[in-house]
Amino acid sequence: MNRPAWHFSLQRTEDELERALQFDGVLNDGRAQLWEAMRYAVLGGGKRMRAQLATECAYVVGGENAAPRALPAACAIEFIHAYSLIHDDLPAMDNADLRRGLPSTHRKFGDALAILAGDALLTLAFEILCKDAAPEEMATRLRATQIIAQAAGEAGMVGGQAIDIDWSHKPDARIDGEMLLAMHSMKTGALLRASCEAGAVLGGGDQNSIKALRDYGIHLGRAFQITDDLLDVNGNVQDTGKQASDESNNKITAPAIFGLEKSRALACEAADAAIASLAAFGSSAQTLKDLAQAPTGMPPPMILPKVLRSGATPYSCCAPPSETRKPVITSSKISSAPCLVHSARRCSR
Ligand code: GRG
Repeated sequence: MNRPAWHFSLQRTEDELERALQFDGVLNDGRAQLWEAMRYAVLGGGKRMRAQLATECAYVVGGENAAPRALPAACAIEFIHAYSLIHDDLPAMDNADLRRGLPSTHRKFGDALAILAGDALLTLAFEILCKDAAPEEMATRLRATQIIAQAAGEAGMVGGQAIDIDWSHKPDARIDGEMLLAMHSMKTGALLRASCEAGAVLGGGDQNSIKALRDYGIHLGRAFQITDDLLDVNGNVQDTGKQASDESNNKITAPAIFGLEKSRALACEAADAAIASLAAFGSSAQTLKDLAQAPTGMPPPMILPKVLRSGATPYSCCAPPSETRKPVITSSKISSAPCLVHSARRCSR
């Protein structure tokens, strides 16, 4: 029997993030502002995709009772993600004024406090991962911690960022598609993959299920980053909550290497591969399938050149993914637009 798509309450995740960022004492020193900056960076929006991946993967392997067991990983990864965005927006990196439709953390609190807020969120993430674990949970918590630490550090997100920045300083560097996709898989893919893998581990999945969800996360990460690169070219600040910055920061992107059309095709292929990885889970993985269709909150086929957005006849229409996530900013133009699928390539559904 088909069971309906299920998803762990985003409100529950939000409450847990709020609880973890609650300071109960009275602070009369610089830490008061530090907490304010940490709360601002985490609680001021975000689709909570990584948290949702963790709780959904726990659900897929262990059912509804297993999903809350992934909450420590869900919160930890959202904290690590928030820290990476704070640091990425700094003048020394992307120099971005806007994030999630609001002034970026350093624009609101200054560079020094923004750096410290990022540092404190990164360490708080690991405190949460270890906190209040029942003795029988210790082994899975430890394994999830290792997965997340590895994905966040030099072998994953930080390493990918270092490669990306290095390339941006070398305009003559010869970067091919394979190198770009490998860098993506570290910079943004690793944390998305770790969300899935850690969720599956905490949910009590067996080796096969954990591997399948890890593969799903790898493909989803690719679809996500290519779509994000396309949004940087074709999106606008109302849709994305941030200003396009890849070109001004000399960033090498998928459209720059592959062109727009091939980038869209690659994003669709990656989304299809992510969905194929879920074959063993049947309809219990429906929410994960929906997430793969809209990896950044908008499905890859929506990322069209401005000319098509501005009213050209759609090639084809397909059903939008079911609503599982709140977009940060919903542009009525985008959310009500038909799903335009390029004639040459259609995401299978
Ligand atoms: C600074 C250590 C360090 C690492 C930075 C991930 C990263 C590495 C930087 C982020 C750069 C960036 C904006 C990449 C595009 C992909 C991305 C992470 C977009 C934001 O993720 P969403 O859309 O954000 O999930 P929300 O706001 O919904 O949480």
